[in-house]
Amino acid sequence: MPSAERIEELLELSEPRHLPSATPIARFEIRYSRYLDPKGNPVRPLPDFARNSAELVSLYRAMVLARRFDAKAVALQRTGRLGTFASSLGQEAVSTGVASAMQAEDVLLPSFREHGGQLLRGVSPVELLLFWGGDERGSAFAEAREDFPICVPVGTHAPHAVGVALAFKLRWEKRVAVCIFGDGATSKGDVAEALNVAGVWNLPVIFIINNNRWAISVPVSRQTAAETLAQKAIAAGIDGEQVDGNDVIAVREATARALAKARTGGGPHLIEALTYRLGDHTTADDASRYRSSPEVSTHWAEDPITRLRNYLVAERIWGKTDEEKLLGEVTGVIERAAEEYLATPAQAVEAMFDYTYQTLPKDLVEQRDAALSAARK
Ligand SMILES: Cc1ncc(C[n+]2csc(CCOP(=O)(O)OP(=O)(O)O)c2C)c(N)n1
Ligand SMILES: [Mg+2]
Repeated sequence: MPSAERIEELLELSEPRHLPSATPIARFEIRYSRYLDPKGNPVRPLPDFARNSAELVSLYRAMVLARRFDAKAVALQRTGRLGTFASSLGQEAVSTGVASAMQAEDVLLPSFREHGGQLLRGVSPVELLLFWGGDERGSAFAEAREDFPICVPVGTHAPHAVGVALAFKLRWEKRVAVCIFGDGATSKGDVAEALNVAGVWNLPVIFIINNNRWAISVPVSRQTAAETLAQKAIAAGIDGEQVDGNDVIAVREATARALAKARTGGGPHLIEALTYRLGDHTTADDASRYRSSPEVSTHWAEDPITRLRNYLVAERIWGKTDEEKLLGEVTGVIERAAEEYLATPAQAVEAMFDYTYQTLPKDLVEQRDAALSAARK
């Protein structure tokens, strides 16, 4: 314990945090945007694309498809026919809005809750089921060939997105890398480093924070003392903003703006999409152990699918027959995909060793041999 005099001395030495005479040299703000309120009522004039009812219906279909996919995948996992699965229940507007704004030649680097966007970009539901079933062939997309596979390690794909964007820049290609990660990932060094270097090199990359308020059992309030996650852009010298992530129109509009800027040399952008994870973290989790059911119910009232449907119905773009027809069509797509997935013969046992290294390290060679001989027994 320092002496009383020493404490006095130290207090004198320490300056007040904000000197009255100091001049502010930089000011920042984070903007938030939303077009539809939770009930589906417009709160401001909608962007141009939203005046096209076919566009809105395709966004709606994409979100309904994602939800059907989730329900089927969870059912397959619960009956022992799929591995651990991460549902996007309640978060469909984020990746749907993002992917719908992208051009085919852009590159999506998803985390593990972005199947809505992946399906929209041409990844097939069979491929996604194969992936979650532990089959490497699920990541060899027939379409969207240059999109990255699902990234389960938290945030490690953010530096990859920077690499992709650097390649675009060096080749003078007008393409943009779009990287989506969760709120938890923003605490990772990978993400901070990616944001930083993207800013320094002025790269065509967009970072989307899928802020579903939880990282397994850790709420955002324990993830950071910052008021928003979007402001993490400020330290990197890049633009950051927040959108209502359950308003697909807001997500798409912000992404489209960021893409147009990045494509024309305007540099990177960070969008924090505020949403909520209505389900468990994965099929291996029980969220009722760490969050209350009133909290979850509150967020059900913000459901992105109901919100857009309410708007479509109010505008007389959508009705009961359309809904029934869509549900029938989407259920058919997902059921057929599940059948095809279940009918796919399992991969050879050595496959799990064969796609990571060009030359297998010695210990893995031994494991591969052991797996092969076990399979022969
Ligand atoms: C590098 C790494 N550390 C830990 C994990 C285990 N893990 C899986 S998901 C997750 C939380 C992720 O939270 P967030 O980034 O908010 O994404 P969300 O799951 O909410 O979509 C953790 C810690 C992991 N997959 N990768
Ligand atoms: Mg999260």
